Amino acid sequence: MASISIALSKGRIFDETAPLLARVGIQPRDNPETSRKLVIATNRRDLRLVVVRAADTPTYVQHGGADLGIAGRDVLAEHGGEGLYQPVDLRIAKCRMMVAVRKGFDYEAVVRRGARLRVATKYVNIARGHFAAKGVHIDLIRLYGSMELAPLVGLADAIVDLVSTGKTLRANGLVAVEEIMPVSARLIVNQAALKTKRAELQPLIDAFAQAAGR
Ligand code: PRT
Ligand code: MG
Repeated sequence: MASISIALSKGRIFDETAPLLARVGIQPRDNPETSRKLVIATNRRDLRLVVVRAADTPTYVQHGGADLGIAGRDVLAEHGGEGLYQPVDLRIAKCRMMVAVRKGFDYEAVVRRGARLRVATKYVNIARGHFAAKGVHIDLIRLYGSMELAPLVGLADAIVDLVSTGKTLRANGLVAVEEIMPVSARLIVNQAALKTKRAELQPLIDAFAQAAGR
């Protein structure tokens, strides 16, 4: 029996994937939220979960560190998606990738004037692509988290970040001014593994698609 591994991250992605795993008939032997184990066995002897940082999921799957993975469209767009198939939109962990500024900052005027914009984000590739397509020149400031702080302390004019309820923006006096893309999590597959292990992987991909209501 060939063994199959699924890469996923703790927190939001695991929380929202858990019901899908249950519907697919996969029961993890440990809870990744409380266990320190990074490789988690399941009720299926041929299948294990590998626990990675959210931004690392595409990299693990691309290089065969896992056959399958569950990753947000944000993380996939930033990675670029090389070596990956993205066969199923799981329709979980939904949010939107937005441009946000301090309340009162006239974003439209800056864009109209063709002035430079200082943009802070951890999504540097997405931000570069978005503003290049609009013809807006930017100075990009790469951060690793808490982007919402940057405009408040004068580090940047704008941020590119995920927004779900909008509470974090509101609590920090920021407003979303532009949507870059809707985001949800996808099942991803190593392209080579799909060729060599199709008999094992395809039924699982189909089961996830069905569990996600596709
Ligand atoms: O937290 P850690 O540093 O370990 O990694 P991570 O932040 O990359 O992972 P995690 O678990 O926070 O997010 C994993 C995935 O969940 C992301 O890649 C998205 O695809 C998805 N997701 C869905 C979100 C959100 N919704 C979301 N709201 N990820 C992050 N957020 C953050 C957002 O960045 C902002 O700081 O929540 C805050 C805004 O939330 P609201 O509700 O106040 O608008
Ligand atoms: Mg986080």
